[in-house]
Order: sequence, then C-alpha cells, then structure tokens
Amino acid sequence: MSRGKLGHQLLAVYAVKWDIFCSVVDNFGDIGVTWRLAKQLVAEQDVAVRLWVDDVGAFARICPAADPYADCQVQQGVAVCAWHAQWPATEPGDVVVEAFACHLPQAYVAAMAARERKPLWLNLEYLSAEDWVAGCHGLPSMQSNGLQKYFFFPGFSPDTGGLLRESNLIAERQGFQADRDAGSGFLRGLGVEPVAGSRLISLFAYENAALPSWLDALSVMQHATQLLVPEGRILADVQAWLGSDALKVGDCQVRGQLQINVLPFVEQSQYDRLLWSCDFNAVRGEDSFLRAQWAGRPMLWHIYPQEEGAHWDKLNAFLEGYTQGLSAPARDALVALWRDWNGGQSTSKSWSLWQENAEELTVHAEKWCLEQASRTDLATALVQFQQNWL
Ligand code: TRH
Repeated sequence: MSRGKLGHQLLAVYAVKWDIFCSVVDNFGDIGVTWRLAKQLVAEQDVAVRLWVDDVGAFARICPAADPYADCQVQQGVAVCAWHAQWPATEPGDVVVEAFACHLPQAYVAAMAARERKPLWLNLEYLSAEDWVAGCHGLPSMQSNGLQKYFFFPGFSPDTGGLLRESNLIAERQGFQADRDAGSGFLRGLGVEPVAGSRLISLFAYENAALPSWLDALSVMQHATQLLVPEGRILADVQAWLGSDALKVGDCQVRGQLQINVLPFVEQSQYDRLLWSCDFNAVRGEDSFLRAQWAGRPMLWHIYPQEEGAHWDKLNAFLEGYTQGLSAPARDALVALWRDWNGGQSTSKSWSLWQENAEELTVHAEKWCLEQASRTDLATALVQFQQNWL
C-alpha cells in the first residue's frame, strides 16, 4: 500500500494526528528516540502517529519486525513511513514534530501553511543538562508563513520538557530486577550463559582508546566480570585487545578474570532488558544513555563527540547534576572515570577509585532514577504543551 494511503487510513479514526519527522544522521540515536516517542504517544496518549524516517533500514535494526523496504507499515500502532526526497502530496497532521532540527520537506510546510487550522510545529531538540536549556524550552521561532513553531527541549529539570519514560517503565524494570531468574532467563534467550558469581557489565560505545586499559583492569580484578558486547562499533577495539580473529555474535573469550560474550544487536525493548540485567552499563549517545539511567544501575557514558569539543560542556553539565548528593570521594571517582573514558585516557587509576566507591555509586544510581522518574515525562509534556497551545 502507498505511504500516504495507509498512513491516512490509520490516522482517520483518531481525533489528534501527529507527524514525527526523523532524519537519521548516523547510528541509531535519532530513530531510537523518535521511535520510542511515537510508540508511547500511541500507547498512552490516544493519538495517531505517523513516523517519517529517511532511513527505514536503521529503523529495522532496532525494530526487526519491520520491513526495511516498505514505504509505509504499521508497527506497534505507529504508521512508519519512508521519507523519500521525492515528497508525495500529504495532508499534514495537527501536531508536527521535527526531530533534532531536521528540515521538513518544503511541500509539506506549504501544506501546513495552507491548512485552515494551522498545525502546531515543534522542533524536538537533543537532550542536554546544560543550564541554558530551561531558558530556551518552549520558545517560539518566528515563521514568515503564519505557522507557529516552538523549541521543545528534553531535560533533567522541571522547567524543561522532561525525559522519555513510559508510564509503567520503572515498575516493570523493578519487577524484572527483583525476579532472580528473569535476568538469567533473558540472557540465555540471547545465547549467553550467565557465569555464577560474576559481575555483569554491558558495553555499548564508540571506538575508544581508553578501552584496553579498562579491559586490562577487569581481567586482573579479584572479582570476575562477564562483559556483554552487542555487535557494533566498539567490537573492533575489543577484538584488537583480545588479539583474536574477527569477532562474531555468539563468540565467548576469556582472559584472566574477564569473560567477553558477543551479543546480537537486539530489538530496542530487549536492549532495555539487557541494561536491567547488568550490574553496570557502558552506554553512549542519547537514548541508551537515558535508558541506562532508567535501569537504576551505575553507568559509564560515552558521549557523542561533537566538533570543537562542544560535547564536553554537555558531559560536565550532566556530571554536575548527576553527582549531587554523592560524597566527595565517590563524586571524584565517577567524574575521573567518565572523563578518562571520554578523553581516551587510561582508566586504570579511575576505575580502581570507582571500585572503592562502588557501593555508594550503586545506591545513588537508583536514587537518581527515582528522582528523575518523579517528574512529568516528555510525551506527557508534549501533549500538555499542545493542549495549552490550543
Ligand atoms: O546510536 P547512537 O550513537 O546514536 C546517536 C546518533 O549518533 C545521533 O546522530 C547522535 O546525535 C546521538 O547519538 C546523540 O546512541 P544512542 O542514542 O544510544 O542510540 C542507540 C539506539 O540503539 C538506542 O535506541 C538503543 C538501540 N539499541 C538497540 O535497539 N539494540 C541494541 O542491541 C543496542 C546495542 C542498541
């Protein structure tokens, strides 16, 4: 069925129709965030959503049930449509979300302006803990065509748009973690046999010069570690450290106290479960970074590197908020480890300091999660914004 047709049919029965536009810059963060938002809006807010994505192949990696070649398909109640350069005539939704300042098709903007009742146009920005975010959240951006466009900033403080979090997420995660067999059963389903008594760590990161020092440290620690590495960019570095042949899904290698298992790249909700199953998660980008916080377990963030080192401000701003309430030694250990990891420096000293403060940092991770989860979530905040705008 054609893109427009299926999308329109799905949208026809709902009162409020949303169009979300996603341009995949690279990797999976852009589609990861917009797909979560689209699913949640449909499941919890009773609106119709069309998700336009310019790389359906990237979408199909995080949602393997999807057809990477389909022009339009319905997945979990969301009409997911291929956003081709050749734009078809399309009736715009009531709310239009351009994710991460992607540029909407000109013909679509013209159709928005031609509507009798103009749509609400929102630019959903990247997540940042920087101070200026609260001041910019909700600001209008003047348009010459009579349309109203606003900046919508996710964030960690109550004066921002909040964080993506499904309403039952924390209860579901806590139930999973309280069930002793849930995590091991889940890992077996991925082809990994959990090693009794080992600490479980997941590793999702960009190429990282700090990795060898961390693996060195893990391999000689008193406590055994099982490191779970989904297929991805960091695998080549792991392989180089092992000095092994090309790693593939299902591989398992042991060096001293460290066992490394290579996992498949899994469906997005399964990735959440992987994070819930582990004692410590190394994550990256935006979406896995947030999901590691919802896992309530300590984490290590590999921030997406930006030109001229702009990401350091973002990293420091998050550290400033996240470390509130920690003792000075625990805060210093965490900050040192995150800076070493992101700077590609040896983590041998900072990891050992981190270990000394592991207990406090573990308790703190759950506390931070619950504190953030007490705020209005992003999807609800978007809907409230739209209702107040009417
Ligand atoms: O993939 P990322 O690095 O994404 C990005 C993009 O590079 C983007 O352009 C950039 O601006 C942004 O980071 C900051 O990391 P992220 O955001 O964590 O997205 C990964 C997604 O992949 C997330 O939704 C989780 C999902 N995922 C799975 O679904 N299965 C898996 O097995 C794994 C490892 C991840």
